[in-house]
Amino acid sequence: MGCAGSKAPAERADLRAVGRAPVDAGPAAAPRVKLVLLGDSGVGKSCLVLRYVRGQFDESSKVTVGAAFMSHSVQVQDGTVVKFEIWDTAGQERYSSLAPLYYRGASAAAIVYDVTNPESFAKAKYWVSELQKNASGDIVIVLVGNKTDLAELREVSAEEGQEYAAQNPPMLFIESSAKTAANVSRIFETVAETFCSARGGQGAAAQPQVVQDGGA
Ligand SMILES: Nc1nc2c(ncn2[C@@H]2O[C@H](COP(=O)(O)OP(=O)(O)OP(=O)(O)O)[C@@H](O)[C@H]2O)c(=O)[nH]1
Ligand SMILES: [Mg+2]
Repeated sequence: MGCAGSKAPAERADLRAVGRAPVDAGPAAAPRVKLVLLGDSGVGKSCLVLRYVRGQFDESSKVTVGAAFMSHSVQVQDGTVVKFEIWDTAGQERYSSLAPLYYRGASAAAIVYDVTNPESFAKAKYWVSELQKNASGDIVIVLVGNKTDLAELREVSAEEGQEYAAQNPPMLFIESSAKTAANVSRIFETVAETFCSARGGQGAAAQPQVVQDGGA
């Protein structure tokens, strides 16, 4: 038996505007995980999604306006295929009031910061507290320190990120680089395993994991 997904909404295409994804499959469809990406503007949220879904990197990625939607499927250890419905939110301050439209009802959140930018780490902590106050109590949260390829410019250590995640269990922590692809797939795979594990899937990871830099 695989893991159970989110409940399928009855409506279709016009749901994008309110942070819910269109339904494109019937009852036998893969479990769906609505995942929202949150974090300061410029930390690399859109690039992480682009890397994960299309295997590409955009050096001149443009700021996101409102939010963008993509879906992608991943197979977890027990063979279950989980379909991610990914909402990539806009990090610019002017869009912050829209965020609840996307994180409400989400099964998972990736809160992203830039390891070269301490202000973005502070903003990530803000999003953690927002989710702790307002999101579903069983939301899977992964804290992502992105841009590890910029090692010489790093200002937030892996230990700081890991320590903060450990202070807010069961938060996951992963460092990544959308540019080199390091750990990008692991962000989503770890969330999928944790999601399935929490919902009684067989063979899924028993405990939340902490994954540091290295590996794609
Ligand atoms: N060196 C490096 N640059 C990155 C990485 N990820 C993203 N970037 C660059 O950072 C800039 C911003 O990336 P985006 O993905 O557009 O940032 P965002 O978080 O989506 O920003 P908003 O849409 O404004 O919220 C772009 O110039 C990217 O090329 C990374 O892992 N390493
Ligand atoms: Mg973006």
